[in-house]
Amino acid sequence: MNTMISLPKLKIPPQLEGELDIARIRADFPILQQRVHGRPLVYLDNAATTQKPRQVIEAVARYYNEDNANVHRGVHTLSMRATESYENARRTVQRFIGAEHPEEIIFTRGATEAINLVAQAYARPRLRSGDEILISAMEHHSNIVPWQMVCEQTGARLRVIPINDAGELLMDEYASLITPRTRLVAVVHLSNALGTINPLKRIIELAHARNVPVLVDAAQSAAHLPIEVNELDCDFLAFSGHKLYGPTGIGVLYGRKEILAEMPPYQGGGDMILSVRFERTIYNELPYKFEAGTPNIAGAVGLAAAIDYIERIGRENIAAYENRLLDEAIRKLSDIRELKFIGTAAERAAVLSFILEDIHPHDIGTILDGEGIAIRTGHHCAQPVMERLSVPATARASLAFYNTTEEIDVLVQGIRRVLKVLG
Ligand code: 7TS
Repeated sequence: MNTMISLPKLKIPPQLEGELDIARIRADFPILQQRVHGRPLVYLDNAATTQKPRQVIEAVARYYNEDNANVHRGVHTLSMRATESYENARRTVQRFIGAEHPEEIIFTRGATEAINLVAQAYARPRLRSGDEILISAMEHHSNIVPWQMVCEQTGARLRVIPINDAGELLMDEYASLITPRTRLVAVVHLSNALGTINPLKRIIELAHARNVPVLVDAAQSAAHLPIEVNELDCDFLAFSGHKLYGPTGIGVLYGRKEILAEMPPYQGGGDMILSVRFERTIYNELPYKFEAGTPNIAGAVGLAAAIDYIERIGRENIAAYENRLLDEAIRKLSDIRELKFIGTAAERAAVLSFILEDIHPHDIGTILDGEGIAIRTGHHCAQPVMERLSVPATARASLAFYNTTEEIDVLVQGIRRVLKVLG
């Protein structure tokens, strides 16, 4: 039962609030103003998807109410407006990740499609039997399976950078896994299952020293960590709009212009061509070569509105606030004797994965839901890392800047209740 209510003004300690006015921020998120099972909703499943501020919802509604038309093909006013909004969204993303050229931004369905695009249009034509793709032991399935598929198609081999028990990459092992056979390194920036922040700069330096390009899975990090593709010097970067306070069904592949230019298209159809004859088709230029068919125009508009919203609050303010919240959560959860964190890397952000003695994570999630608390339980689409750390599943609370210390307290009380009921 979901009932809209008006919540009392939040009490947030000034030292935690810092530069952010969390009560005002929360007022921008209509979905947070409700009760679930009679309790105020405590949404801690932000790694799965984030909630959307009304600025995003309104931008999407405004687009459909006022500008909707197809892009890149009409001379009429609405089509020109839709095209302008779509291309402005590309420039917003370009600025957000510090890319040099707007045509380095390819709109996709999400991080998953972006990675599949690189696997099929970059890796597949280049890979030969015996070549190697290097990923890490903490990847999400969407940065594993596309590489397994391309290995099957080409006879290439998947190699895996191991991790320690805390969930940190073994960098010496990484260095020795880059060999003359390595064709691509694909690693996650911020692990969705453990919260580990990987040392991207070093990872990329080591790969580039051997002329190996690097793809960064920024699905989680885009919402929490600064990303400057030029400074990182990565070759590809993928993320999803819906984990960044934007709509579902829109995501981004960044690719270095020289590399994208050499790649064949991923899919064929309208918009990705300059001319089509039965004898010969000439492909369109970047970025359109990789955007076959009518794109998710409203999604791009919504994503740009989400980025504008985040930038107005300030990415550094967000990161500082979330870090304080994470520290506070770790401190409070550490007081629960029966709780064991899964993932204790020195560099972490936004994700708290844990188990409670012999209690199945699914039961933890169900009891917490009864208290209005949304967390995720399971393997988090990262089965290999669960196996590596010898757990079938975890409970995962993941943070966003609209979460509060009060909500952390509610989570702690909820977990104590789980222990009382099932412990
Ligand atoms: N990479 C990482 C690190 C992710 O966490 C996810 C989604 C993806 C890629 C795929 O993103 P998509 O938007 O294309 O699906 N992670 C999660 C999660 O942790 N819970 O639900 C989805």
